[in-house]
Amino acid sequence: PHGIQTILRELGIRAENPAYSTGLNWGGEHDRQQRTITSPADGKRIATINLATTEDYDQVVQTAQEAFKTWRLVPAPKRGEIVRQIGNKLREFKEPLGKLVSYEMGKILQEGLGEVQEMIDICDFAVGLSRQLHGFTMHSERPAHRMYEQYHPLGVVGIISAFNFPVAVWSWNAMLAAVCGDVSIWKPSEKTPLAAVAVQSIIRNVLQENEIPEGVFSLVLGDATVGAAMAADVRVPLVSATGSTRMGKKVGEVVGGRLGRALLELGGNNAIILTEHADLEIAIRAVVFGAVGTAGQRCTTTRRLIIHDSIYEEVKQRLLAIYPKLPIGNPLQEGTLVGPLIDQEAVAGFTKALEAVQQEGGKVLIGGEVLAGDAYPSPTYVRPALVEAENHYHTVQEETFAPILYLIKYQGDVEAAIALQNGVRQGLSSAIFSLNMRETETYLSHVGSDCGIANVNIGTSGAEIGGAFGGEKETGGGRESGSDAWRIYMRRQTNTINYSTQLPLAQGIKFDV
Ligand code: UN1
Repeated sequence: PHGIQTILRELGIRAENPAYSTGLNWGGEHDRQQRTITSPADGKRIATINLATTEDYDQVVQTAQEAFKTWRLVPAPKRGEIVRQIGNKLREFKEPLGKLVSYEMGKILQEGLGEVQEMIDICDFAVGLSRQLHGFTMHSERPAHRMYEQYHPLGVVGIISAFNFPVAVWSWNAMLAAVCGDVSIWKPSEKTPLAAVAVQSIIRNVLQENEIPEGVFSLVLGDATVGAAMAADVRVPLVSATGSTRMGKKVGEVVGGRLGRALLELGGNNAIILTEHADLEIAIRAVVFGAVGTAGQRCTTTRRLIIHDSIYEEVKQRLLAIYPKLPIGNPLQEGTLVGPLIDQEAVAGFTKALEAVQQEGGKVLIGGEVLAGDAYPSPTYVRPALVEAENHYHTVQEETFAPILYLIKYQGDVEAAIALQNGVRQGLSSAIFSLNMRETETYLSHVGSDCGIANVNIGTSGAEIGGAFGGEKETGGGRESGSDAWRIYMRRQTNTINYSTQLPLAQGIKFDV
């Protein structure tokens, strides 16, 4: 289907895939537990992978530790040069890799390509960054003393990525880590390992051509036991994990227990506020992209729409005019806007949430059906749902990783809307549509949105890589990607140098011996 075998060949993937890669070499091919990967697009088997054992994982960490010893000595701009070459290879393979992401994960091809573009963008960003890993200089209180700070490589970085962005979120972490002088070990979601195998195959060539030591970029295909081993492993000073709040709490607890660093990017419950001053032409488009794009499976997906009661009816009618016409179907087919959910477990979660919200008093306006028939060749296609609900409902307070948009009415001023928006445990992304400066500035002020991302006249999803990405509260507090997110991948050192003939002590302390 869709020439997938050709694509896999082009990307260097075999039907049987080994359990791990230490950059240049693949390992763990025999006598491993296996997992069959099927496409949510058509339900067909794509490949079988071997799952790494904890011994495999241990082997990978040892190789990574060895590689770190030499990689950290490579000047940062030279490390950037390797990342530049990786970015170029990704440009070359954008089409087949985007297709594979789309076929394995189920997002539409446009978004699969967009995801690869996000990888390319972060490579470019990291290349520039490789000449700028700077600290501050300060003025010493002591004469003829110099004080400054510098950033040194940290070591082995563990990266646990989620199925919904099978490759981009890894690249945010791995490319920054690489220019920072770290080596990384990637544990992709067991639902989307092939995209990871493909990426590893692509960068492998770059590593080979540049005689980069084995272990700078490693990949371990495993289940939760590998993630757990990583979290507990003192040889891994930083664990970056993307996924559910439930998973993140476990990882955070274990990493925290050994006082390691955890970079957590967890669930969102993102809202868009539509005030009476909203430009509805652009707002409705942003809402629909945010709510049904990636079939509601982004951590930035718009899950709640908080609407001023004066425009509530109009917004509802506009959405009710669009939802029946949404092109749902094969994600690789041009024109499709909504692909399938990742698996049947996700479908069950979708259906259960809709049942539960109705029991709480919610009203499903449209959607919610599991779709069958020739146009839907796997059992994981659903019709996105619009639900009238109240913010305090238990179901509305939870993140359901599926295309459900809750319509919530508010009365009064923007403060009332902000209170509803912030009245959830998660704090990833948020947005307001308003042309009223008082409303938008209040929204961005310290009494406004409590989220890591707060947008004006732009939806909740589809952030650019140049900004720091992440969120507050149960979203985990981590920041990845742009701005100064690189700092967490390095260790900071404060240096004070005395070039005088005296030894003055700070704070004027006298201590004559
Ligand atoms: C995620 O869903 O885990 O802002 C990441 C966005 C994308 C990244 C989402 N650039 O929607």
